Amino acid sequence: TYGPASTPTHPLATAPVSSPAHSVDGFVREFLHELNTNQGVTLSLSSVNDQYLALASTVKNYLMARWLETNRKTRDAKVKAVGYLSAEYLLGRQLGNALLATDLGEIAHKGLELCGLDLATLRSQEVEPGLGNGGLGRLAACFIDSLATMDVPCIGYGIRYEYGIFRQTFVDGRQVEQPDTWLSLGSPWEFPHPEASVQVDFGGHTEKYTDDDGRERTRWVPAWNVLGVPYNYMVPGYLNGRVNTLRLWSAQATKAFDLGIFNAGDYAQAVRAQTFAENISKVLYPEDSTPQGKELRLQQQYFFVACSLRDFINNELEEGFDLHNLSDRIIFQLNDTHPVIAVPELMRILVDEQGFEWDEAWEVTKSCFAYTCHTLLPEALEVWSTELLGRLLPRHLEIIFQINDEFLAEVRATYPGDEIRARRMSMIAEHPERGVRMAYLATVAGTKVNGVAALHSQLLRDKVLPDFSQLWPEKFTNVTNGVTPRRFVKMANPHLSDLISDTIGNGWVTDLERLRELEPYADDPEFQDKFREIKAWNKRRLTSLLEARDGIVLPDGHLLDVMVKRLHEYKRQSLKLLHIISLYEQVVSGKIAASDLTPRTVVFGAKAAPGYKMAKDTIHLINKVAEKVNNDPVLEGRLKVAFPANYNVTLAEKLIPAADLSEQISLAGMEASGTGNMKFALNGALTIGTDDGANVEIRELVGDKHFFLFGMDEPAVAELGAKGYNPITYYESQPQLRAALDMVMNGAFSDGDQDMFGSVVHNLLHQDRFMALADFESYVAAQAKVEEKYADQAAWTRSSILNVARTGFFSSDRSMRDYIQRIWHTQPMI
Ligand code: GLG
Repeated sequence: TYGPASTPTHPLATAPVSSPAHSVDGFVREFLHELNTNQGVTLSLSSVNDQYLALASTVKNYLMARWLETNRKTRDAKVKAVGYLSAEYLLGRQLGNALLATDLGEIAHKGLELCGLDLATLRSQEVEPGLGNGGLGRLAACFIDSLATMDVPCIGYGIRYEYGIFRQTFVDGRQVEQPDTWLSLGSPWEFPHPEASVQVDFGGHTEKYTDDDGRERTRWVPAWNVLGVPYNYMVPGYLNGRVNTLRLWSAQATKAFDLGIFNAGDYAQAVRAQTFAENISKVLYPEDSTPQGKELRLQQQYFFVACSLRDFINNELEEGFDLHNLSDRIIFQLNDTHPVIAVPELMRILVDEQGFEWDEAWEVTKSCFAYTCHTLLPEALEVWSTELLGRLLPRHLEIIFQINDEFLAEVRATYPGDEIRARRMSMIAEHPERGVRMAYLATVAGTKVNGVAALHSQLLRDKVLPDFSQLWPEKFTNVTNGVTPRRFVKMANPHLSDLISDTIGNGWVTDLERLRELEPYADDPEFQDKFREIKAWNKRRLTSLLEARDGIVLPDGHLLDVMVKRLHEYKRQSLKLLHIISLYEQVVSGKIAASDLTPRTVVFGAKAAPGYKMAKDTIHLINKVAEKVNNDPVLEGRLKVAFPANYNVTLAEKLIPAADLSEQISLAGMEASGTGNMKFALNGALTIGTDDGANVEIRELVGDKHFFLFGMDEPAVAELGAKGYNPITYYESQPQLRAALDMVMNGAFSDGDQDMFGSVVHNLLHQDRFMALADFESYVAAQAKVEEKYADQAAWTRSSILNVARTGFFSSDRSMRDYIQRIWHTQPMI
């Protein structure tokens, strides 16, 4: 039960919660109080970790009143909320963002100084929660930031992984994974609520029975269960007083589970059972865009989705809401197929537990979900074997079969006699094994289906789900991704933010299209100077970070060329690498003089999925090329390759603002959107990129003159694929390409060992699924244009300013407005 047992009489008991005073004094008092009462230490005996934890509590205290008020207001207003269901949230560090949202940056800085402490040092003590792999998880984090800032009620649901994305280290140039122990030094940002735990069932069988009204019903008799413990996190809006909630679930053994075994006298077995249960939220699967179909992964998916639905629905029932009108209260957004098992789960709750008729339940279910697809790669679309699904969730499999039967009846009625089509559209795949196509289930159940950039949504309609888009054209829509300007401009690039605010006011932080007002300054030499100085400052900041973090020294005055993203063949890190090798080869073979090169530092950041051999080999090769190039005196001061390990959000915040050139070089039609591309452009980097994902829209907005386009477009890729692609012909006909590949083959980067990178070269020459060789020539030509432009600093800076001014469209606030208007139909609270 909640609330006091009797009516409170003390006036304070019902007074609104208050915040500490928004002043240096108020802050210092609060901070010291937290240090004493929370950490149990005095300032003089406190460790940096104590100080960081006390600082986090202090800032939380400033957010607390807003959070409580938000929850009260939202509950009272009985409005429709967004339930964002995502297996990943790549949040990044919390402290900086919380300081920004509360406008406490200056106050904290001064207050800590008075205590003899340095804010930056305390900030770097925070270990970021890396509860995501890459773009998809970071997008979820940007979206919840925007919704809070826009005053839209939203609850984010996900998993509190005990270990997030692995920590990457390099040993002899090879990736080695270490566990990410992000919770080990304390976790000040979370609020566990064990009393609100929910039970999640698994396994067993189903049985038919007749209920008291004589109706034929089905019930699930599960074999085992676990507890889901909710951990709440604050999601503060920017300076607007709203704090939404992110609720992540952690798995624990249920009492009943181990009691039985305890009673049987097997203590060790009981402890094992507990470990088994806790395994469910133990670790984030590190595959990005390539699901592995593992049983534990399906357990994770069902676990968090079952907890989340149970949580929301219990609240509704407590408040007396009629579940027939559930869609007036919530829209669940399915972030990719990971949470799609929520669809049969809601059906099960309504039919088996709440006694709904099937058709009634389906009407409700269909109106409560919408689905976002984040990929085009066929291997990234999840298909769960019916054997596994039936074993783990027998009732859900039955429900899926029934949904499918009814759906196929509809297809057959619409296309009489077209049995081939019906089979194509079935949610149940028959090959290579019987499995449930989760994307089809999501498409059938969702009110809307969206891709994440214009090109991607088009290809989704035309190539991935053509039958479905023909059947329900109005179901399909596009929402181009966006990124939060709070974290990725205001926080990450403070001097640029000040320059922008001094020039056009600070409305841009929540209305990013206003960056357009910077356009007239693109030609202003004074503004250009300031802009360049800021870039130089950001580079110095990066240099000192990399020196301390990785022992990497970045040379002064180089073009900073950055490629940071997951290591994946489709993203084509190997194409970038071939360009570097080719420059090197031309110098060492005397075709060009080192002094002809534009001084350039290439920075890579990339994690490879631990089981993805080609990706890991590519990382190894990048490191070996770096070693060679960086140590060859012939290239001194001309070309440098840096590959700091463990690229994450924290590093991104320093790297992106320093970059001159952003590498977005995936094979056209493969990168659904990209969001790094947006962050770079917003921070004034120029893009070299293919016509892929959101690059298309970036180029349209900034203009051809301010974007380095190269490579085949999607139709050309499709045509070449259809004609038969033979990479070796490019090797044979392009001497520069051949020389670069030969150099690798001859062991130039492996101390003469000709086998070390044999598989990488062999793959490029004989398979090259993502056509790196076909785009090489055009890529090199575009890089020459980069150098030409960089030689004219005024022209470069002008383009750079125009990139900032013209990419306000890519704010995640705009994405959220699109979702609200086209998909969710929810309202802001004011
Ligand atoms: C995907 C895609 C990216 C996309 C991101 C967010 O690969 O292109 O920007 O989602 O929609 N798996 C991903 O990270």
